[in-house]
Amino acid sequence: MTPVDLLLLKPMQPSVMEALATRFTLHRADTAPDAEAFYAEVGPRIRAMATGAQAPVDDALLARLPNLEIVASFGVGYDTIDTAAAAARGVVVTNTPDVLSDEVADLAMGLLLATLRQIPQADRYLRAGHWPTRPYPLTPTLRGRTIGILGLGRIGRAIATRLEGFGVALAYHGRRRQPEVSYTYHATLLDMARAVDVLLVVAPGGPETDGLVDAAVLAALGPEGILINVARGSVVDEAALIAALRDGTILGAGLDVFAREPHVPADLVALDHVVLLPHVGSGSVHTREAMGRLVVDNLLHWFDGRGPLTPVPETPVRETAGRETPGPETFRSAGA
Ligand code: 8YV
Repeated sequence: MTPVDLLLLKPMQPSVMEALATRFTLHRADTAPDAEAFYAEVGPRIRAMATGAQAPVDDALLARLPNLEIVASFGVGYDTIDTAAAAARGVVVTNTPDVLSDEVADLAMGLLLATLRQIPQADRYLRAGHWPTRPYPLTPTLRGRTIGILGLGRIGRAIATRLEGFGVALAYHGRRRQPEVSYTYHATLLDMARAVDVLLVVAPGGPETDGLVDAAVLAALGPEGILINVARGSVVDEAALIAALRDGTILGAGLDVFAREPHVPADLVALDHVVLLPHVGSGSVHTREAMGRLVVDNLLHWFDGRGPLTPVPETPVRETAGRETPGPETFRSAGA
């Protein structure tokens, strides 16, 4: 079987690189000495791309890859990919849903408890030798709280299921009410922020959610309020959050994601009533391997003519008559 030319904007984890190399000829854009010459030479041959959240895929890039058929993205969120441009060019985009939901939900639980019960701060206190002098101060609690989930998708529901076991009241806000769940639905984020004292952000990034959690939402959350974000930094107005934390508009925050990763504002790092994590939601060996396998399997399925396994809804899978190989023309959408 003739290997298919595949573009990597950056290297991916070793297991993915190894698996891809068995079926594809890999072309790395990041090691090319001259990007123009690289795309001029290789661009027209590229039929596949594997990528992660670190490198944007925009229309200008897609224009250099006229024979691209599929972009397999590592991660459930794909806000760095211009899916409208991909759809317009007939390029299928896949992501890695489901395989990371439990992991991210577990991490969200840890971050919530760490923030409320000040687990990292208590650890720092012990290590600094303060315990013999005086016990660690009493902390806020999860008891009696109402948790509002912004974005009750796959990860949001996995979080809600876990929270049911914690015996707390649950509410959610999203584009639509989900009749099959019993949690309280709020038609606006502001209404939900007024009604809850933990706001847990699990909504996807992108223009639709940009800055959704703003100064007004934080004010509505109130002085006992806790913000937890395991989704995308872009969903929260970071400057407004820093101001709200500084002046006591809210009580604290637990953040796994930031607006300009891997850079975290010094103003946030300086605050002691926040717990900050370096975007590790899906970051276990187990789950990253599963995500990597799904990236590879999407590509293999596609070029075997069986369609993509997990296409994103914005790039509907079409019959691609006229392509050069027997694979992609023969499939129908996995979701159809
Ligand atoms: C990414 C994530 O996989 O899935 C997502 O959307 O945010 C993470 O799980 C991580 O950014 C890998 O680069």
